[in-house]
Amino acid sequence: MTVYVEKVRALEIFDSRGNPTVEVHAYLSDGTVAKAEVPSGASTGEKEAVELRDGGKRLQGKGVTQAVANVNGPINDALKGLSPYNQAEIDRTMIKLDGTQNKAKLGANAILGTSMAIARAAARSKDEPLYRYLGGCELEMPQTFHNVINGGKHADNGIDIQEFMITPVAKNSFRDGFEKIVNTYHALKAVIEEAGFETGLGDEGGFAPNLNSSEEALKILRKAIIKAGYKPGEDIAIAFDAAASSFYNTEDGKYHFEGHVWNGEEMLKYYDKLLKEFPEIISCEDPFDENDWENFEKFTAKFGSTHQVVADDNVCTNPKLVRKAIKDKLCNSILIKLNQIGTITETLETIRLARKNNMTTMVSHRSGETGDTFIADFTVATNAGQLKSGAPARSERVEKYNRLLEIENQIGVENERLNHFPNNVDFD
Ligand code: 2PG
Ligand code: MG
Repeated sequence: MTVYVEKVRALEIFDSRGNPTVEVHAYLSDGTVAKAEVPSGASTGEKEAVELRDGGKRLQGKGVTQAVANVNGPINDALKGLSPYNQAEIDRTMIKLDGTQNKAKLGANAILGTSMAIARAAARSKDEPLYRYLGGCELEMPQTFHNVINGGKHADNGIDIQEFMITPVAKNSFRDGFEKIVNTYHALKAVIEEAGFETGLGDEGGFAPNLNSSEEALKILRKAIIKAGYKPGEDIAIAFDAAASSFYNTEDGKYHFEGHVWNGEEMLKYYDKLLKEFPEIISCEDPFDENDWENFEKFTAKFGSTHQVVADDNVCTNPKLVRKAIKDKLCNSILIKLNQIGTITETLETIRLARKNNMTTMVSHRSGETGDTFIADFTVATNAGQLKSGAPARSERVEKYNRLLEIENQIGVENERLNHFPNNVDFD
């Protein structure tokens, strides 16, 4: 029986910040139905594919009814009858139909939702879990990065670095590493309380204490790691995403950072001091503005042999920009966000390119998320090696980690490594 795409249908739903987003249902001719939900960022790169929003008065202009109509109309008409198993054909058909460089006509939200929903339906129709359908037999559980102190655009406090993440270094399995993260997260809450600050949460489930500096945040984090019984840098390491575009002023060309006004060189000096003071930091994302490639390159030249330097806002998961980043030695790691580029096929190309050029990859959630766990399967399937999906709190974040626990468990069952994974349950 030849299976084909019968129809795709979309719906306006809401994300974890209460903003409208797109949900797409894919219907196959064999009766399979699957859905996908699209996330949305706050610190978006200028070169990201276009997230189509309605404008006007309704829902602060953030409605996505046009994107929904694009799925139900032209996208549906173009994909009807195609094989759901040929993801490249599905994606290329939508790219061609859109016809723009940045998916401005149909919307990357409309296109990505459809791309993901069809992949999931294809996996379901083959009776395979999504990670196996997309990844085959060669599968790797990722190292995970958990944003536990939120600043920048994700919180209303005095911290300008957007994300302070913890990552388990020493671990026997994903489960073991995640337990260490959970223990540290709870210790962090106690440390913040003891220091007399509020323990309200930011957009990605991390705490958002009203501290005045990133150094204070790092000191508190170090304290929490120790309080939880771990060695900073050995058991649990730290990573940050400065999201520096959010404190760069394009008018004066300076970084307005935590009460200072710095040029690129001064900013670099600050990072140098910070990395010396906190040797447990192993990974640095977006230390400079998305258009300040010169200082970004200097950062990589200085720290790239000892630290992971991740490029997000300046390359936007875009294969063309990643090629340029490789040529310019901009970074040694690429952040991977499906909705920055808008299709599974192009995202796979970006990962392949990075890997071929000895760069690491880190798949990422967006600050506005849904309950969709697609990125957990996608990270395992692509052997991306790393995933950041926020704190071990708020279900739109934890769902992704819970899905990783399921996947690890499933792979464990399949590999008959039952002793290593003591709590096996067979999920379907
Ligand atoms: C980032 C992301 C995710 P946003 O900058 O890496 O943490 O934030 O989704 O707001 O772009
Ligand atoms: Mg980022």
